[in-house]
Amino acid sequence: MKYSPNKIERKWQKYWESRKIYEPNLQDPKGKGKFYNLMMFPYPSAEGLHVGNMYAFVGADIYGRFKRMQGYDVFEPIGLDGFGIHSENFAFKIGKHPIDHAKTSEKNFYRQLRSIGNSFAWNEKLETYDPDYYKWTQWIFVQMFKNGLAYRKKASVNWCPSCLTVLADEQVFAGECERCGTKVIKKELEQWFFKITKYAEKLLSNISKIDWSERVKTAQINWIGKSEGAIIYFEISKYRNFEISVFTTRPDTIYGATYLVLSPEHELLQKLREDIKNWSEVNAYIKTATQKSEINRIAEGKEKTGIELKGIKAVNPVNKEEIPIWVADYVLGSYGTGAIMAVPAHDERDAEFAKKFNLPISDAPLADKDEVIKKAGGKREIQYHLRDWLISRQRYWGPPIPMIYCKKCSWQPVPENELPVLLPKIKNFRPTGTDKSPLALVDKFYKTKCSICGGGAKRETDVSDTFLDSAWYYLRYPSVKDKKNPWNPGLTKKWLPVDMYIGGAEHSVLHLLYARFLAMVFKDLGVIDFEEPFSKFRVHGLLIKNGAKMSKSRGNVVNPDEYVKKYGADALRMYLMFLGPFEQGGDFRSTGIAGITRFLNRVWNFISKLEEPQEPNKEAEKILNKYIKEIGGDIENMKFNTGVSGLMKLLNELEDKWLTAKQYGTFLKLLAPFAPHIAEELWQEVLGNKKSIHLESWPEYDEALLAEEMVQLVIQVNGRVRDTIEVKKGLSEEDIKKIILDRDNVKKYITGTIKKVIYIQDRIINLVV
Ligand code: ANZ
Ligand code: ZN
Repeated sequence: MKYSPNKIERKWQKYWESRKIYEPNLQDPKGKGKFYNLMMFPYPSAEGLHVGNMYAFVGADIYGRFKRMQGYDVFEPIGLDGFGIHSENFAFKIGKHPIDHAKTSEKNFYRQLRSIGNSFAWNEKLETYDPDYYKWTQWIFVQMFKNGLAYRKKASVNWCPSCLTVLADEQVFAGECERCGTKVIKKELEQWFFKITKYAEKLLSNISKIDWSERVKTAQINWIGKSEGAIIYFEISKYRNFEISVFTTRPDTIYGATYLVLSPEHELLQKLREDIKNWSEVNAYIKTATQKSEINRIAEGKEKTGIELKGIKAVNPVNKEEIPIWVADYVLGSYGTGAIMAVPAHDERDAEFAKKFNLPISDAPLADKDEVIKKAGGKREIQYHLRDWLISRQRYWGPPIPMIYCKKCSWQPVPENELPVLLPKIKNFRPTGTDKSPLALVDKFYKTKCSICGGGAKRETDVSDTFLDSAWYYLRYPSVKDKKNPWNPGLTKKWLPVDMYIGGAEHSVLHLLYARFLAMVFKDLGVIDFEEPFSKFRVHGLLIKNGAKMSKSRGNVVNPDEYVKKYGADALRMYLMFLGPFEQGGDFRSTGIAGITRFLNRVWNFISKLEEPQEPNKEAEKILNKYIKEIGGDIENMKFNTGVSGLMKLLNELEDKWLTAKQYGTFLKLLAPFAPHIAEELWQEVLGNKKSIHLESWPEYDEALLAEEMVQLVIQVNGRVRDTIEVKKGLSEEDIKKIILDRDNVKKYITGTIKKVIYIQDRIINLVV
């Protein structure tokens, strides 16, 4: 029989699923115990998954399969992050209702995810738009409210003029909407927030306790942005009852403070409008400045703007000097106190501003920090750049925020036994462009009764941010069957936290920060007993095509379906992994995959020739032994690319030898995480095994056998020993020369050309110069 992936892959996928090979024993983890292997679930914002998505899933799956073979009871669930603006926008684009689109895309996404042959636990899948799921998302909102962690606030918020909704700070990249790239503007609106800032210190200090990719940890540290400094009060000369407090990290520079700056949002401006002689000018400045996004205000190289407040002055508390007060948009309303003391001699931003507006630059000496704070009557202060999480969205496709407003009794949560608040299927689901969600036009939806006084009341019509859906899904997977709890206490104790989490770096400060925050809250509420949801997290690299990130807008998206059809899932899996180190990504070229197919064909023929020899082949044993260690190490370290090339080298070394059935089996076990279908076919159909290869143990290797493979080689120059090196046994003179001529210890003694080489294999090499 010839190798034909189409004939075997579907067959084994059905076999695995029907026999529940990949279902862990949730109640009582088997073997070495539980291993929760999680990858970020996809959001269906397009027709289907592209190979870039598959790349991440396959890498995570190889790791999970390896853990299973090491004896862990692996839980590898999958689901869909199907709510949210991404999916909603896509539904608009293809002219479908989001509810209908969700049904179609669910089928297609799951079909694709099945086709790649991952060891998913299909019994525990979930979709965030399923009322069974979002009931609990709403429940979480209610708990947040009841515990003072959800609140409403009028604030200057990010508004995307294209998505027609507010955005969280984390969803604004370089002043643009994370989703559509439109320049974000600022709007003054009342919104719901989650108090993530309460956990700023814990979110920061716990980072040293988790095993995560460095770049994600750094991104979180920077985003939280802890600053130590002081608050110092400046009186306003004529109005002793008004004080301007400034936050500074450099109180020691206070003698050089030559003016103060208020942010355009500063509340004092409105209070002092009578006294500000040039108010109309100032007011016009405030209006334009507050509409700009923060990043556009503070971007490097951006021309500084501002206006002096005529008619008032501030007093420097240490030397009592009167200094002017300005309003300028390079000072942000949302950070510190929204006001600064400007020290142009020490701060570049201030220097730039002072030069432009001809303000004095003082070279007064630095003072002692603690003295200054005391003398000025200030206080030490720690500030975080982290802002509270803006959670409400003026869109349709999300869980309605489960809150009710009564004119008499104010805001109250929907009683828990009335959850979920179902998202109604409405015709006009498009964003309204006002600061209201489309649900605000549906009186059947929003008209309700106050649960306190029984009077008429109104439901909240905004929905919650998609990032709330995905901030807790990992808790739901083991408990999807539990109708009474968001997560079953017993199962949660057994399976959490997640042992390995894999996902993209784009979520460094979004999803990954929100999930950590909620876990900390749940821990404090006593509903879970851990603080960090993901013990280990690794970022996967991106697949690029023709030098650019794969994306629909660039038109360089590759659909995995055609490759699965033409070459099979095994070939695609191995090819994707071969493209580069998993944590760095690779460049997808459609030409290389045929090479993998040739390799799989050779594997097929190699195993199919099975003919048991009289005695086990000793040399084959040694070779296998070496690769068991190497390939296992590669998988553990996510070097799947070298794992694939290791398999190729292994085949090269074994191909001309006769192996025992057990040795053939060992080869297949090493192949199994990468190419699960062909490995299963050959294992069962050729080697005649009755149990799945994926339930076998990863082969063990023998250190003693490994040692024999290497030898210590002595290196001489002109007859004197200069170096020793461990090399593989049996290398040729040419190979050895290539290795040793690069070594510093050798190079420095080679003063002329090499005249002669004396080489005694596996023992000594002497270079004569
Ligand atoms: C005087 C000074 C002198 C400052 C000096 C710095 C250097 P981080 O590290 O980000 O916390 N600042 C304070 N509040 C601000 C706001 N709302 N908008 C813009 N800038 C603000 O930075 C703290 C420093 O940034 C503060 O210390 C303040 O300038 C400025 F040689 O005060 B400094
Ligand atoms: Zn009421």
